[in-house]
Amino acid sequence: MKKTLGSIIAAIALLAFIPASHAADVASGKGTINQVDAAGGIVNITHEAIPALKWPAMTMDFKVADKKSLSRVKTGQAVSFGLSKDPRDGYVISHIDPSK
Ligand SMILES: [Cu+2]
Repeated sequence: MKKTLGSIIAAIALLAFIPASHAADVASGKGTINQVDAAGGIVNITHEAIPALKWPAMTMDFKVADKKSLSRVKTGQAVSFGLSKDPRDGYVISHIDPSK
């Protein structure tokens, strides 16, 4: 009984470390930030082509899944981002980070 409980706790702990925000990514991209609307959860990016979506390079607004992710980036910065598909909002940024 004790051992089983320990296994269950270990399994739950393991699941917690799988980054849920990356699980449903359908594409990733790179680009440069033109504008950040942290309150609105929108970021304008001039991005490179995204072959997975057959998108050419362009400048566009993206919604972010989590507004807090915009605290890590700023205007003029080169970034890498992941996109997931939201049933209501279409392609939204699931994660965004300064390019290394
Ligand atoms: Cu685009």
